[in-house]
Amino acid sequence: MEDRDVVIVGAGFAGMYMLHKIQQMGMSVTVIERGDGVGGTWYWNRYPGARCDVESMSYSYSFSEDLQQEWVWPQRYAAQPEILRYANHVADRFDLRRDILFETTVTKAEYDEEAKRWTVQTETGRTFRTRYLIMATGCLSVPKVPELPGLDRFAGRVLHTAHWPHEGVDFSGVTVGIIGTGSSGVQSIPLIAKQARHLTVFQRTANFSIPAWNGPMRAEREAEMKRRYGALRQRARTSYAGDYTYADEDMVSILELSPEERELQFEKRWQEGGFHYQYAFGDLMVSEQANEIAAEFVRGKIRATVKNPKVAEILCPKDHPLGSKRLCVDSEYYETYNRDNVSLIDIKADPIVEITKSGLRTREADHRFDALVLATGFDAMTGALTKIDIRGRGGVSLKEQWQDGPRTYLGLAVAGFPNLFTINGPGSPSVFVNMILACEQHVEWISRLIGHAEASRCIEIEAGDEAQEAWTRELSESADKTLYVKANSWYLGANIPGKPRIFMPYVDGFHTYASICENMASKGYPGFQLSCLDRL
Ligand code: NA7
Repeated sequence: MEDRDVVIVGAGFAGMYMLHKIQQMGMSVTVIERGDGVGGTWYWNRYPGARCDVESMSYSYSFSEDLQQEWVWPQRYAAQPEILRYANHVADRFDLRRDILFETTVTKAEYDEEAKRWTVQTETGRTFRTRYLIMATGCLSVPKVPELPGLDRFAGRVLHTAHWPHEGVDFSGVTVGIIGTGSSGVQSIPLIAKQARHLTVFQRTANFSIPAWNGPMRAEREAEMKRRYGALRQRARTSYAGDYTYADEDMVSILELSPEERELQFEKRWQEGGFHYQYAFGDLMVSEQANEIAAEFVRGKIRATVKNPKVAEILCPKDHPLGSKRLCVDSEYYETYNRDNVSLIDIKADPIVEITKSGLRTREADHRFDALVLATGFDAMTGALTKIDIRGRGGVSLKEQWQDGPRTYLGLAVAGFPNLFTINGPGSPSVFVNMILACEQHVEWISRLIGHAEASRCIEIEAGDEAQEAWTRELSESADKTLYVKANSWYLGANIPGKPRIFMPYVDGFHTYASICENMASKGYPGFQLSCLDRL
């Protein structure tokens, strides 16, 4: 048994920064990481076209002025290899690797109420005893392989986008089938199509995708932004999306615009690309009427791009509001369907019956291909936490406690699980906002709380039941006022059969969330029970 002050699970962007903070606090710490390198999401998701949908200069750490000045992002939106290179640079620059245990999977964590310690067990047999346990396990880190009959019979290669081979895959001369048209599908389809002999896309739900208009970073723009980095980062911290790229103050209401003004606004936001199309409109996610008008503009773009009208119609999303499933940000996605070597199968109209030895059978046809790509998503937000056997007070299992849906306080702590913190857990706004800024905010808040506990000789920090219930209520009441609840999305756990349908993220924006957290800290953490030696 190895003793530590802090054990962190996961060496993605949250875990790395958490480690840096704990190192600075002079506490003993180990990060336990399943992969053989840092980067988390960006370590695993190596599929062709994998790219961040937040602009790179914003999707990067802000905690070190030197780091943000010295790092050069070559493109407006960084591709996965570039982000992974950045993660490795950060690990080296801040000497993080000395405290990271790679290729080790945590299987169990149990709280000892007598000793006030967590015991953390790993697959390799190494066991740690720690005062604080911090789960930086990611919100989209447990890939979902769909329950398709016959999947094990398929004679060709099966690849999941989130488990892509490190050496890459050469599809030249190969026929490929792909299931899934969320972000991973939308990003990989254009690249696979360029390489494969033929690509068949199996689409269940058409999603809304806005072009990224990605391109090389312009030197003047980079220099200008770096000059103003401090102010831009500050603006991000007071914005809805935690991102200075979108100007909250310029937000307009679709319903208040004349039809001509709307068209101009939609076209402007379309040309800006990506999430500009979502964050520009104040009523987009609350008014079905406004949303439908914005959705129809996108459908018009799809119809204008895709030459075959039948294919265009299949690609036009019609069964959920724009943005209620996370918007995709693409490079030549719709254009790809004009290629001769790409076919689209609407599996809502013609559902998959089974996977066969040589492909896939839908109700109406047999489809043959050499390789099958699953771009089928993740057991989001709770999957990585419930996969580990986490037991708090009285041996209560987190998985069982959450069987009717997750309950957390601020997405950071769980009642009954003292001295355990979750970064980007359910109840946090992170999946709606700039994830790296969310990581920084969570990490800084947790570090401050640990620092406070250490200074006050507190041995247990635990979220209170009432505070947790109030937060859980607030989450669902806020979400119910929006259109986010109107789709079968992973936000609601709807992509996992049997998962309770509970809206998991906090929707009221980074700025609101951060100020609630700040307020809480400045008032001495009401809502938490702190057991301190001085007070016992
Ligand atoms: P997503 O967004 O969950 O997309 C998964 C896709 O796979 C989606 O089109 C699903 O259709 C489809 N899917 C999942 N299971 C099946 C089955 N059984 N049959 C047919 N189709 C299926 O995951 P991504 O990896 O693309 O993106 C996740 C996040 O990563 C993304 O939101 C960004 O934040 C980055 P459905 O829509 O459920 O009908």
